[in-house]
Parts: sequence; C-alpha cells; structure tokens
Amino acid sequence: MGKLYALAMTAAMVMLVLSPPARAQDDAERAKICEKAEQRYQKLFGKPSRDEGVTIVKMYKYTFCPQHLKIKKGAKVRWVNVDKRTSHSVWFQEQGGKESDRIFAEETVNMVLDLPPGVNPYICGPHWEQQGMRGTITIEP
Ligand SMILES: [Cu+2]
Repeated sequence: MGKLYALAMTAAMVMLVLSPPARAQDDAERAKICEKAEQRYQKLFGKPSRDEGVTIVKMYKYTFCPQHLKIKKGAKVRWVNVDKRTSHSVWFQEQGGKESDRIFAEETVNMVLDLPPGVNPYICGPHWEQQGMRGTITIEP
C-alpha cells in the first residue's frame, strides 16, 4: 500500500467519522414543522394542545412535537397524529416495549408510561430509520 493511498484512506475515514448522522431535519426545520403541527392541532381540536389537561405529543411530517419531553413517572401522554395522510407509531424499543398500533391521520393514542427514570428514547416504527423520526421522554425522579 502506497503512503499516499494510506493517507487518502485515513482522510476518507476521518471524514466518515466526522460527518453527522443522516437526519430528516435540523433544529430550525423542526421548529417550523412543530409550529405548523400546533396550527393543525388547533384546527382539528379547536384549542391549543397545552390546554388539554394532558401532555400532548403531536406527530407531523416525520417529527414528534415536542421531540423531547419531561414528565413525572406514571403521567399520561397523548400522541396525536395531525398529519393528513401518513400513519405513525410509538415504540419504546430500547426498553423492550411493544410497538403501538398504527396511529392514522387525525387519530390519537393515550399511554400511561411505565418507564425508568432518566432519558427514554423512542421511535416511530415506519419512519425512524429513513426519516429519523425519534423522540425522547425523560422521566423526572
Ligand atoms: Cu412516523
């Protein structure tokens, strides 16, 4: 192996390591999507999601809104699909959970989360890999 070739390979490997993982959106895009998601929510349900008396996570354009959420252990969370066509799921896969049924456009699913304290990542079954549809629920002690 030539020295130059080895150097080029090393450079290529360093670039591979340094390039960020493929993501569906950056933070600014996500903020915009979540703003639209809230507008959709209000159109569908007639009030702001924060006025529901239960914690709401909207699902819209391959995004959980909010993507990161902090709740108390045993609190109820409602996932609401405010998309027009796409169905999603909620899956605490790392915790050994079972994937939820598909949540179709404009449908809702309530869950009482029995998760360990700390950060619990979760995914949307059909969209976590290609579109990076992932979120976290942090259980406060
Ligand atoms: Cu999804």
